Amino acid sequence: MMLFGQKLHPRNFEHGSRLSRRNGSIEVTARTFKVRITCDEITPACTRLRFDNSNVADKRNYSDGVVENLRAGKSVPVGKGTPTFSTSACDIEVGASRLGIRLKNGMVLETAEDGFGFNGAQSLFNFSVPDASGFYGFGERTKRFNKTGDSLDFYNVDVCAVFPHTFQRDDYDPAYVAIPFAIVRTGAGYVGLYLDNPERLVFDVGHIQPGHLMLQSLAGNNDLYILSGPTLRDVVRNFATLTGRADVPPLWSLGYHQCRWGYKTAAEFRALRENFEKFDIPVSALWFDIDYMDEYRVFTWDRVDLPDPAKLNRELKSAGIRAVTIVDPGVKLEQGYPIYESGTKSGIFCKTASGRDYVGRVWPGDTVFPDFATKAARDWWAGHFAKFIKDAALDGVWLDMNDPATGWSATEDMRFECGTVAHGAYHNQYGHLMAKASWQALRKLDRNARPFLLTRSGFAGTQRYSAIWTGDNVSNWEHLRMSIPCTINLGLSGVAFNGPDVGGFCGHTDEELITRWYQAGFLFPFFRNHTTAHTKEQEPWNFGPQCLARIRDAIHTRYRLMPYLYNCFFAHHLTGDPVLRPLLYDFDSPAFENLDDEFMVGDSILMAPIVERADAGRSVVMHGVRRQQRHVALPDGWWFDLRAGEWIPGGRTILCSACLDEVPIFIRDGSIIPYFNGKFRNGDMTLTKIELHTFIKERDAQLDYYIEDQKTRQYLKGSYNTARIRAGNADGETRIVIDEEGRYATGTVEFAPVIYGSEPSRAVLEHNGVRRSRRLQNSTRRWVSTDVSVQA
Ligand code: MIG
Repeated sequence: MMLFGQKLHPRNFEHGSRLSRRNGSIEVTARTFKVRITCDEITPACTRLRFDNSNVADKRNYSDGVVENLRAGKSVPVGKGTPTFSTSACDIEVGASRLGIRLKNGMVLETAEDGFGFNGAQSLFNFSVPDASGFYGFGERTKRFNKTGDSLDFYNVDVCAVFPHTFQRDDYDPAYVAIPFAIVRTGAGYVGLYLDNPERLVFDVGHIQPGHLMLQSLAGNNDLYILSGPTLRDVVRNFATLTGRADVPPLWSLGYHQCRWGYKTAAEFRALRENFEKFDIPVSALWFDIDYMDEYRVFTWDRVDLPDPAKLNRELKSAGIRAVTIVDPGVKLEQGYPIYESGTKSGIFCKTASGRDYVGRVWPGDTVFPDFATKAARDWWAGHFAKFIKDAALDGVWLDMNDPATGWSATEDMRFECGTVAHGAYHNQYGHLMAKASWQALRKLDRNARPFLLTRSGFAGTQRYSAIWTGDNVSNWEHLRMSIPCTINLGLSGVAFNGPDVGGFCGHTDEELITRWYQAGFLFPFFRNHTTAHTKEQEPWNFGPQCLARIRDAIHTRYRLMPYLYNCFFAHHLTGDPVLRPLLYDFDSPAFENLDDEFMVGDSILMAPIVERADAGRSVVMHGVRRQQRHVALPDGWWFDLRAGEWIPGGRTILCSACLDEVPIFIRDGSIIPYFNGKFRNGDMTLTKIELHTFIKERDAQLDYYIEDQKTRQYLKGSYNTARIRAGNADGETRIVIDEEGRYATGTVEFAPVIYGSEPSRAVLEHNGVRRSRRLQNSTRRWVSTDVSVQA
């Protein structure tokens, strides 16, 4: 067994010595192996190389990473002369021990001499990338944004259990989610490599050998997908197409979520609802952690503490609050427990080599595990799952412990497909397949609804079924800081809908940390406060009135920006663009290669939150108020500083200062931000009256705003409109023109302009040909912190 932190030594591999052509494939032979290489064009921007190693006994690729309709591809013949595969995207020259990939967009990616080889069933691909300066993606990761110099393990773990002494640090590896996708930035552009193999892998990013990217697999055959750039956006979109762009989530799930391990009784949930109302904080969902169950038996309720969950959940829903429960995969091994007996009867639990049901040791004690690799188990699960959701009037489910966590029982003893397949082929996909089965259950319950699932573990493509939260973090500044690159890299790896536990899960948070965490996190795609049992209460009102006001500000701003956020998710569904992005995504420059304490939300909002304790960083006292300083790198163009209410020129790094009330936010010149200015009703929002917050300095502004029912799956059949919104300033007047097109009813949304930072006397708004004009006063709204003036 290979330990974490270890990898495969390149010298332990043999390389091919002979090469021959054989019916459309290239065969590489050596003393210890024979490998057949074939090539498929998957899309014009995506090419697959398939390696079939004679030492790999089981030829099946068990991965569910690629969407089903892109698994076949068009077989590419071997060209004459030097053995080459030529596709629309690239020419791939294959040698006995090296690969040369020449992309049509000019980029070149080559292995080193003796750049690929095999050691029994292990594989090594060693790319020489001397001029690469950035490596991104890789799924869920700790540390920094740019992975240059790191070594990354792909083997999902329950972090706290596996790294008990180091999980408080910000550099453990691996984490809960394995997505074997590398994005390489070179001077000439970007290229993506996806190694579609669910077995344990290591990607060594210049740690063993600077200037090299080594992809290593411990078992199984490899499909290597090459995703063309040349831009980062191209690579990310291509990967999202290959592994699936997420459906649009239900609107409520983009709101604020409140959770804690320890909520137990119906009275506590009612008190939460009342407190949110009393403290004027909208909340879209309350979450039930494991204490709701009857002694941790899955699909049961503790009827003493929660005598009528359906009634409670309906009551919450009538206040606009949704209910989500945790569900763990482990089923208590106990005669007489109906779920256990039903699973045993159906024979759907994972087996050991000895043919017995595999037993782990988790919350309920001895537990067995559904074999989500089989359709029979997924169907079995979906049946019980759907019934549970329906009976308890739940709105969504939180899938935990699916890494899978098996406590002190050796995880590798768990086998799949009735014991015929060893653990490795499905380990990294256990959470993914649990999410798939659960998603199918929710779809079956209501064909026209949008399931909401949140999972801890996942694999490439999990976004097709579920959002992901980044697991058990810690209430410390390192974890706050790390949450930014972690969410960015997950987003680049296809999982747009993700985020950390705000406030931190393990340990006690304090007033300053939680304030800064809300301010950094309130526009993260997933936004939930969660903490572990026996920590300080972490709901917004537990830190004094000033802190409450700051947190309220951040949460209110999220709800105000809900039309913008929702639109980002809709755009993700159409394009694959992440919601939260590195600056590199829209502004390619070496200056942003390592920048990970700033990020963009969509195309328009740049956030540079304070992620250091005041005592640790620089600060100044101005007008008697302590203001913390930080550098903010601004891309070229003009940026509207929302706090100062003024335009500032970019293309430079500025020193910014912010007191505890403030978070530095900048809006890109040429932006239109759709904004909700109505009354809050928790997760129930009707976005039919939208303000268009318009920021124009030198660039005309534009926005494609999607209009549909925000509830059902009809948009998937084309039932949505695109409102093309264009705005410009001329003759002291801001002119906004909106043209809706599409198959949804037109005119269901009413727009009103709010103009920032310039002083036009009038705004003219033309919507579907109807003109209205309004006299305006100059308007400056500070989103986070007090509104200073809003006039339209
Ligand atoms: O062994 O359900 O990551 O969010 O509160 C811990 C209890 C199990 C781990 C999850 C965490 C959750 C906790 N769970």
